[in-house]
Amino acid sequence: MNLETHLDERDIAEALRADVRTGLTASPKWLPPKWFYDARGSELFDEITRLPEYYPTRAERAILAARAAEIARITEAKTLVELGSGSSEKTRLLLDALLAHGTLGAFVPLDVSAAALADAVGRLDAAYPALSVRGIVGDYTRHLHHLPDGGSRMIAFLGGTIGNLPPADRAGFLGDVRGVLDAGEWLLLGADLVKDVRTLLPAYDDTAGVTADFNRNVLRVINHHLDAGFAPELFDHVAVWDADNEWIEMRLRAREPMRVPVRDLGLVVDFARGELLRTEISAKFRPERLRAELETAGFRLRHRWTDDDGLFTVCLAQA
Ligand code: AVJ
Repeated sequence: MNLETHLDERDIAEALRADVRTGLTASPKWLPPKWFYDARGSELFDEITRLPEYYPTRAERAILAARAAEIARITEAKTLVELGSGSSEKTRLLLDALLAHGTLGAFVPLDVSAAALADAVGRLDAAYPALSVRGIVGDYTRHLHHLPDGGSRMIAFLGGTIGNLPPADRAGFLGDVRGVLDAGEWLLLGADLVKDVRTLLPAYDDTAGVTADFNRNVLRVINHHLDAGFAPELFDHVAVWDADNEWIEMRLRAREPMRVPVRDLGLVVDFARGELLRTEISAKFRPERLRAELETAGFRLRHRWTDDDGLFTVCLAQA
């Protein structure tokens, strides 16, 4: 199997330690969302994508299903790179279209999870014997320079994950993506749109409680890797729409005062009753803003599509 690793267990453990120390000693407390995704967290996220309330995955899939052939015709990409590829499930729509168009030779998924990537690469190798599939274990905010060199590449960043980055990081990230592309190459960006809070909030606070369980999973990850003493069931899931920033914020709220040891860091973290720990932002976009941010990063927005319900958007931008 073709897997190249730029992040080993030790790097990941070190990054987790640094993030937990920074976030849990800050006021207000926070943790970066990338730590949701151990095996259980990735499974919970897959379950989220099938919930009736969670529209982004279905909406994006509908857009890709309708537009993949057009995307293939416009870009004629020879290499498809996918950042934060996870299970690479929606990507098959792009692979099929690019293969049918006759241009595609290679697929390069990049993900922090070696296990998820190995799984995806194995399945893609079996399904696409003619395609060169090369997985890169890495962090899309740090390892873009390890992508294979030019020649008609398209970088796909789907699912709305761009919304996890706060605005300054987002600008930095888009600039970095532009920086690794040659003029004429492509970025395919999926982004969730600003909409009625009655649609937005339930997507992050489902009645079955799957998102709540996903949210608490970050505490289980910290318990496991840093020998910490969080009682996840003593934290309530909170999702709020921040109308000023136009993002959903997920938090965990301490039900009672707690003193939590994080033994591997020699840290004790105190929570007051009702204290909030921010675990994720998921920014929602207006089309004009997406265009402006892409252009500021040095891209030209060539096409932008939405699903029939106007929930989600896919942008095709050219370097
Ligand atoms: C994977 C970042 C796109 O923000 O909608 C789903 C993660 N968080 N439910 C999102 C998530 C809560 C998801 N992304």
